[in-house]
Parts: sequence; C-alpha cells; structure tokens
Amino acid sequence: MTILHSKTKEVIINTEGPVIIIGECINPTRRKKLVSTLQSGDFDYVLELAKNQIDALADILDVNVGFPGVDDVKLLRETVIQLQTHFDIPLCLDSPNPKAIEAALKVIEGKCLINSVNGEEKSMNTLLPIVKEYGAVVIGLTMDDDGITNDPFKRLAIAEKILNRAVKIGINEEDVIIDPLAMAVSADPQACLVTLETIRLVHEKLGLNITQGASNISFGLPDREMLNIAFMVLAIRNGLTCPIANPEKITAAVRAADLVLGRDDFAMRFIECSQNLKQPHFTHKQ
Ligand code: THG
Repeated sequence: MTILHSKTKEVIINTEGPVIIIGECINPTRRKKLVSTLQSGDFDYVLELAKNQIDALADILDVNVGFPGVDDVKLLRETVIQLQTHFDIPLCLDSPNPKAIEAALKVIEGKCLINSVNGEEKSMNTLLPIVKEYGAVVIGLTMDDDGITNDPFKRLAIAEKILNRAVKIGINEEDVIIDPLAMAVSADPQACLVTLETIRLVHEKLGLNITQGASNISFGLPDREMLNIAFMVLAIRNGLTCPIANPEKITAAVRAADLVLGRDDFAMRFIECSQNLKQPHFTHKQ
C-alpha cells in the first residue's frame, strides 16, 4: 500500500486495487502550447489541463514540463506552486533532470511521486538519496545500463535491484512503484505481451504497486483510444494499479474493470463515473 498526499487530501494506492489514475495531460508532447504559455509566465492553460483531468476523476496529476531549450529547474517548480495554489491533489514530478525534481520537492506540500529512477547506477545513486531526504515515493523504470530488455524475468530482476537499493538507503518498500515499460506495439508485435508478463511477475514476486504510461503502446496507430483500453484492462487484471493515462479517455474503462473484478461494492465508483460523464463539461467536448 502506497500513500500519497497533497495539502489535505490522501490518496491510497493499494496493490489489490481499485485502480488509481495519474493524469498524463500536463506534458508538452503534442502540446506545444503548454511550453509557450508556461515560458511567457501564463499558467491559465496548465491550470485548465489540471481542472479537466480532475473533473474526469484523475487521482494524481503527472507534471512534465520538459522540452528542448526549456529551463525545467525553474519551470517545474513554478508549475508545482501554481497547481498547489489552485488544486488539492497529489502530484507526480515527471522529469529526467534530478535538479528540476529537487527544486520542485522543496516547494511540494505533502508526499508526492517522483517519476522516475531506473536501474542505471548513475540514476539510482543520484535520485534515491533525494527520494529518501524528501520522504517521497519513487517510480522505478525496469531498464538499466544495458538498456531495455524484452525478457520479462530480466525486467523483474531490474525492479528487484531498484527495490533493494531503495530499501538499503532507508526508503520504505511500499514507497517504490514499478514501471514495467509499455512500448509501442506498432514497432514490435510482442511489446504488449512482454509488458503484461512483467506486470504479472512484479505483482506476484514483489507485491509492489505498478504504473505505466498507458498511451505509449498506441503510438503510430489509428483508434488509439480503443487500443489503450484493451491493453489497460488486461494490465489491470495482471496487477497494474496506477496507470499514467488521459483520464478523460480512460476512467470509464478503468472503473468498469474494477467493477468486473469485484473491487467496487454496489458499483458505487462505476456509477459515479457514469454520472460524471453526463456532466455538461464532457458533452461540450470533442
Ligand atoms: N512511464 C512513466 N512516465 C511517463 C511515461 C511512461 N511519462 C510520460 C509518458 N510515458 C506518459 N505520458 C504521456 C503523455 C501524453 C501522451 C502519452 C503519454 C499522449 N498524448 C496525446 C498524443 O500524443 O496524441 C495527446 C492528446 C491526448 O490527450 O489524447 O499520447 O511510460 N513512468
């Protein structure tokens, strides 16, 4: 069980579900407007992205403002301050730059997620002490100095290596969340199967919470939403507990899967979502 919190709100990620959604939309991939507005000190757009995701029942918001030529040490910190001023929801700091992560951690209220460390020596040595110092939760990517393997057992071994290293420096086991790496199925027909098997192994052998960038698998293909939903549901069955996804497109499927898996007494969460989708906010959207 992993516990995160914002100023006053607590989010519990349980390894047996229900599934917690980390909203992916604060990310400049395909959203150039995000970088240009942030760089000119205009936070309206990022706040709109946050609100739309919260309305769509996101539990946590991923915050990625990295872009070539951007000073994300300054920008990540400023964005976090703005988000915390307007919303009470735990954040997931998404940056490959440990300096940006640390600057943002200094202003974080509560216990946040750090996205991410991987099994490379350099990554573990730099980031894990920061995770420990600020009492954060960390996502561990199952890749290391040898790159990305297609062998689920090797991905499990990397997850174990990251977990052991984290525990060794005093981080609680449950404050490590594993990312089995979801890759584009257009590039490799076996890609999703490898991820699904890694999820099953990590869930069974390590009993940790599991995340993944759920929209990654559909890059380069039509009907992405349908593909993302198919993969999401199978991954949940195998032990995925906190996907990084677009809540406006995935929450309904996630809540349906939880209900089918017996994790939603009296279908309360499913019905909440279904009613939510009928709100004017959604019917006016594309
Ligand atoms: N693992 C971890 N963190 C991650 C990823 C991961 N962070 C980044 C990424 N992968 C997850 N985030 C995104 C964000 C946006 C998209 C995909 C993954 C995306 N966006 C739409 C597009 O490009 O078409 C934009 C429009 C929309 O919202 O539909 O696909 O794997 N730990």
